[in-house]
Amino acid sequence: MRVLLAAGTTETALIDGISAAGASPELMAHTPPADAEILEYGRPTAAPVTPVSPSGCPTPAAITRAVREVVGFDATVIDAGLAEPTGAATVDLGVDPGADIREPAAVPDAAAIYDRAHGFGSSLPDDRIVIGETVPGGTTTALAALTALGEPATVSSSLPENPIDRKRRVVDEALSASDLVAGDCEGDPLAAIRAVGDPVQPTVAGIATGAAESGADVTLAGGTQMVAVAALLRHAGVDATLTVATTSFVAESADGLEGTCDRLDCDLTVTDPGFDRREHRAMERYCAGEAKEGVAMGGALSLVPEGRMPAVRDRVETVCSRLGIG
Ligand code: AAM
Repeated sequence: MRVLLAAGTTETALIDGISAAGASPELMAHTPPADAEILEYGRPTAAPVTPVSPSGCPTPAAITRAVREVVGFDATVIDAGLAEPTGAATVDLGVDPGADIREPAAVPDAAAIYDRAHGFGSSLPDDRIVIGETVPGGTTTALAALTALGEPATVSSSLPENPIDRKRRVVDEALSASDLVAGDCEGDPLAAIRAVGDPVQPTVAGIATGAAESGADVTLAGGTQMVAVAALLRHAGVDATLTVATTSFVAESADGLEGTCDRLDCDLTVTDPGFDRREHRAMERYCAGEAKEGVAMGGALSLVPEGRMPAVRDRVETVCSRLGIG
């Protein structure tokens, strides 16, 4: 079993009020490199910041790392379009940061990324992969991809109040900048990513397909961004067994998640880490609906054996104090 993290960037994250995956827009590009370092080393090393939301909610990488310290799992980070350096070891698939989706092409080489990621996924020796993401702005690009495919699903947010109307306006602009209307890419998911997606999407889709074809069980670790990847795969005709593993925080806030997973023929695993049992600043922020998911958090939590969740919560406190939070 291996946990994979696709870490990338989209300039879409810089649109005002769209993301809380970083304390400020200037710091947002450091979130994925820092998340990779927290997963690998337990704290940022080269990255200049610990990713927090503007209100101080720590990155889900802290939770995924806490699970790793309790359960122990192999982890591999894939550079899926980092815009800033990271001290974490990364697999280089030649992926560039994504453009603002309101540009004509958000991921010009989506098809080539998918092919390289497919090759990497099929080369993995693992019988099971759990693959997650870190890409600030990723729920907006997920909504854009879903809309281009003609999928009615909605998306979550790192903000407690999802700016969904703002996202829909951005998606409308993005589609028209690419001369598309909703549903135009129904049979051509790579065209959807190229026009209005982000570089993490073809990376995850390619790795998941390659690994599944080599016989691995594939868990898409995340919420609505991973639902978008599942939709992209189903529209590409991939019929592999897929599981989406997310957190209770996403499940409680994303309307129709279960129905969407059903329609896409995906199993859905929802894990509640029981953060409401602790009086701790970080865990309270999650219970208030901040961050919710990301950095494979839901997939990592699904690996926690029964009875070990209290140890995970203890470890969240340890990791957070190492990060200077709470
Ligand atoms: C990843 N790193 C994060 C974080 N995420 N650090 C702090 N807070 C988060 N929420 P949105 O579309 O609102 O930006 O949400 C998606 C992002 O939030 C992704 O990067 C996801 O991994 C998570």
